[in-house]
Amino acid sequence: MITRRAALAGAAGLAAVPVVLAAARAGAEEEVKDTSMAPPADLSGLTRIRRKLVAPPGVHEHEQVAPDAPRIVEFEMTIREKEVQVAKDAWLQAMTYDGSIPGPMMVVHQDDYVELTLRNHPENLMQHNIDFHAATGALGGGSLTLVNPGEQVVLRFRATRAGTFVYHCAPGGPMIPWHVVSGMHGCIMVLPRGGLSDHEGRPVTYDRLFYIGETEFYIPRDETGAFRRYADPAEAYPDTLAVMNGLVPTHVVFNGAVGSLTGDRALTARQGERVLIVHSQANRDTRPHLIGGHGDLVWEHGKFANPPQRDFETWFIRGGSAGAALYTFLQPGIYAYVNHNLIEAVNLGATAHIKVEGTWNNDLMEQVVPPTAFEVAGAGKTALP
Ligand SMILES: [Cu+2]
Repeated sequence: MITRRAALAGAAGLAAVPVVLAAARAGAEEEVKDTSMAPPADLSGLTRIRRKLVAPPGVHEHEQVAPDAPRIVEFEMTIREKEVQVAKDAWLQAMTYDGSIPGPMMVVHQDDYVELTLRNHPENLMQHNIDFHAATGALGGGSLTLVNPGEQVVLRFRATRAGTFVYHCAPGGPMIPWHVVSGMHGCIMVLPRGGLSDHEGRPVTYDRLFYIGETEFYIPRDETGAFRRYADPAEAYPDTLAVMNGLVPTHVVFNGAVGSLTGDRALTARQGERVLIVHSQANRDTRPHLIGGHGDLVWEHGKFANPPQRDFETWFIRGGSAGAALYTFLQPGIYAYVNHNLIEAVNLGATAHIKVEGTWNNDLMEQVVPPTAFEVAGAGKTALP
């Protein structure tokens, strides 16, 4: 008997074949599925540290300047498939790293070793893996980490390049985009060992760090226009694929749902604090903008070996990348942080709020005359010339 789980695993496997074979022919090499052909790396001299991941927009405890020599930094993540409410009237058969969309952000320093234990929860239906854009070889670790429900795998890679990098699920063929737009993406920040530097190479630190992961969803509708709700991902797949292939998202959201970072869930900061906002989008281009603020220092590509650019009004995050922007809040109030395709921000969901406490500065902005009725010369509409 073919169970739904086996069918899905098979679909993923079959779907992967053409891509993998094409890649193998091009390079006259097989896809690397294990690494036992080479001697193990000797890392006996390195110390280990275990970091407990936290859900975005938070980020686990970390140092900005590396305290000593490169270390092995251990992380654990469990993949969970579950239904998530993504708007008042819309539900998604989501696939998640550790239960959140996006998955948790990891922070290490350049030349540290990232050692991830990745578990596929036994109640899941599908195979999953992880492709780290920060890693070298084996499809970013994707071909070494494909796990069935109930399996776990341990992957270690050296973080050789400093910057913010996307990670995402990539189990092969059409499973890849589906898993990504179902929520399986996140970010790792590889800090330079000495911490961040400004445009002149001077050290710069942040007081707060927010991780915002943007996702676009493609949720099918029924004949009446209402969003359809499904029993599991397998049931949702055919309809979802049809919407995905139209390339018109039904929702564009920060951190997994419309309103996940607004109102009571707004981010908070204090006047004068330097806030680093890391923004990832694993599938589609976006353009973050802080309304009433700026990007003082912006690593638009998110790669810290390049000097940051200054004073941006809006920055561009390429689909499949993560960027970072540092801003010192100068005025109190509520700031909207949006995807400045304003249709996506306002109508489809891509808005966050940052509540800043402090004292208003009239030198930066003052309402010289409040709204007041003014005298209109003559009556009726003025004829245009
Ligand atoms: Cu997956």
